[in-house]
Amino acid sequence: MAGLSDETLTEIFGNLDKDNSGKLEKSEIRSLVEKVVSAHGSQLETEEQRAKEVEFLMAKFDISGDGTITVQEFIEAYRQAKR
Ligand SMILES: [Ca+2]
Repeated sequence: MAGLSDETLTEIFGNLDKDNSGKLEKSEIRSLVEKVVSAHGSQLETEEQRAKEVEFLMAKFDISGDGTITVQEFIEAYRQAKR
């Protein structure tokens, strides 16, 4: 499976960055989770499961641990997930 290019990942990042701050905040990850849930059915049925998923994604992408995700972190986490 071919990986996504940096350009494509940057574009995806831009779509997720609703307020164009250049970073993804927890609330933006939260809306990503909501979007995935409504697109793929209700695997994360409870509020608790959704909150956990948000924490999981934040931990995965927020490499520097500052509570936000930069485009560099986003691309890096994607590359690591592909390995
Ligand atoms: Ca943002």
